[in-house]
Amino acid sequence: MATSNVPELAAGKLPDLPEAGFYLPNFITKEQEEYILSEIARLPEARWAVLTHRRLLSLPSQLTGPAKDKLIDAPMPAFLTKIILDKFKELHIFDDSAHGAPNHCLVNEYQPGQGIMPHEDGPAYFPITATISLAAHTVLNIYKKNEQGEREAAPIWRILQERRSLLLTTGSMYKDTLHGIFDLEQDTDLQSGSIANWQLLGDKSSFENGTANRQTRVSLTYRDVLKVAKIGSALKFMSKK
Ligand SMILES: O=C(O)CCC(=O)C(=O)O
Repeated sequence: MATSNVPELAAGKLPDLPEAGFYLPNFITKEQEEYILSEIARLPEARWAVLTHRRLLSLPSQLTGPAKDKLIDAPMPAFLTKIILDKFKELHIFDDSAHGAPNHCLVNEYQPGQGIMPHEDGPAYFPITATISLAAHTVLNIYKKNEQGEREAAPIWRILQERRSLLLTTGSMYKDTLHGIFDLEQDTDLQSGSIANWQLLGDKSSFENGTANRQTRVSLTYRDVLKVAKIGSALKFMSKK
């Protein structure tokens, strides 16, 4: 990712974090946010996978194959690409990835009190994750691994993701850390000493009393799946099983 010649990205470099984490507030406009949310709301309920702590849409589809690392070639819906992919291109975010653009998006919806367990994004994807937050903020916890490669108990950094912001994780932040969201109704201790991107926030005034109630948040997580199968070869593979 050519960060040095993209001033807008370089300005969003997360201080103190391992090489290659970036935060850009107001990445999309209110109108764009509203449009994407309204298109998501039009999708049939049955498309959502309802999980214990959130619901999830995998677009264009879930990964398949024994290692769950293969994408059946299909376009993402236009409402996920129309505005966003041009913006990624302007910032050269996926220039070096396997397909030069993301081909997959996870849409996660969290109610207040819901979150996601610490995890790694893993080897199915080119190591760049671009997450846009819609409708509400959250706080993402970043965990280091110890010498045995296990997750440390407590997060070492907290990233406050405002609505309409973009968070990029690449490089060693992608490979060597885990991330998760606590299942809380309210985030506390929101201040410069404990939030890694405090200086980069678009509107600190919303968080200045140090707490923020969670509201329903939708996140768009864009990635480039490395292995893409044409429908014909995927069917052949399935019929062999
Ligand atoms: O909702 C988020 O910001 C995190 C999503 C995430 O970690 C994932 O989809 O792997």
